[in-house]
Amino acid sequence: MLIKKAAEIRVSEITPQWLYVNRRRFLTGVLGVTAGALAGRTLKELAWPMQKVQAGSKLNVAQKSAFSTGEAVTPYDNVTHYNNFYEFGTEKEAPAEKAKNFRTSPWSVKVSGLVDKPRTYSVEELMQLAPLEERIYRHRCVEGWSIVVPWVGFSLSVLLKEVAPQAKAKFVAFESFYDLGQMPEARHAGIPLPYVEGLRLDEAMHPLALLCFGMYGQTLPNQDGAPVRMVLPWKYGFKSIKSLVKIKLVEKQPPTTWNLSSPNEYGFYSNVNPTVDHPRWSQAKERRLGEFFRRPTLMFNGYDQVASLYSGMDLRKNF
Ligand SMILES: Nc1nc2c(c(=O)[nH]1)N[C@H]1C(S)=C(S)[C@@H](COP(=O)(O)O)O[C@H]1N2
Ligand SMILES: [Mo]
Repeated sequence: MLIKKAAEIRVSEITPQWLYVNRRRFLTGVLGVTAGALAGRTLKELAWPMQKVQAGSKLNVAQKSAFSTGEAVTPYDNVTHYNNFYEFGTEKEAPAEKAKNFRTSPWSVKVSGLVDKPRTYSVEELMQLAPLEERIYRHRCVEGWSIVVPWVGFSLSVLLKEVAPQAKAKFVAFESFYDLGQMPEARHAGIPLPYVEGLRLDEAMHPLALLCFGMYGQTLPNQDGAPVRMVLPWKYGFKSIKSLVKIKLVEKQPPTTWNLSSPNEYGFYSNVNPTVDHPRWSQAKERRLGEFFRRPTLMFNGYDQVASLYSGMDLRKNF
């Protein structure tokens, strides 16, 4: 039993998913599973076997992304016990404790607004849209700490293309799940909730913008935004909205939670920028969780490939 399990894991881990899928199809043929068993399922559903989305379950990661940094990955315990998730409390250790019983299944994400093909997806359906990649990204919180995380997901652009944005769509608005019944700590969050975020459509279409279902090879822990969140490595961490339930394409720049809360401290763009101080502290340096010495913060958090999105813009004004 143990041996069989290990063998299964190895196949999905070291084999590119395309090959793995073909092998599955091949085996299905060999084993003579009747066409009837497959009837009614689309080719896409077959291509990426449904994975039940439960916290802590293993994900079939198809490939490591070329966008990954080679820097040391931050220990899992730091990433799961030093969180910002104000719906579950404002202390860093609170989300790990208070989100323990958060119900993340069943879960769906409504994609609407200025699109030709609006649709509500179950999180399982979302995960079928493309092979899952592991992307090791730097993540810089506006508070001055940073982490390096092996996230699992694929570019948000995959989903946006699927719903076919209309020409009038210029921005993407995101909204988190919100339920005081499950999130009693949210009463003391001190920010307007539900948590909302936004991107310009071209930012949202950038391949670095990750629709994220997991980390460290597994589904997301609740405190890190289960079952699906955004990860935007060139922006301060608060743009990376957790536990997503709504995505809406809109014409005008949408409101964003931290900007609503303190507009002079948190802008819409929130690009990591060591030359623009927060009104109450410098942004020039950061502390990697688990490390003692601080290191310099890089423009766009080191993701220079996004620079062209902002050419001609004053990034001091548009902070
Ligand atoms: N819904 C929601 N999303 C959120 C937050 C939050 O409080 N609520 N905090 C943000 C902030 S400030 C940061 S730094 C990151 C932290 O992600 P992590 O806890 O997985 O490291 O989540 C962001 N997404
Ligand atoms: Mo943050």
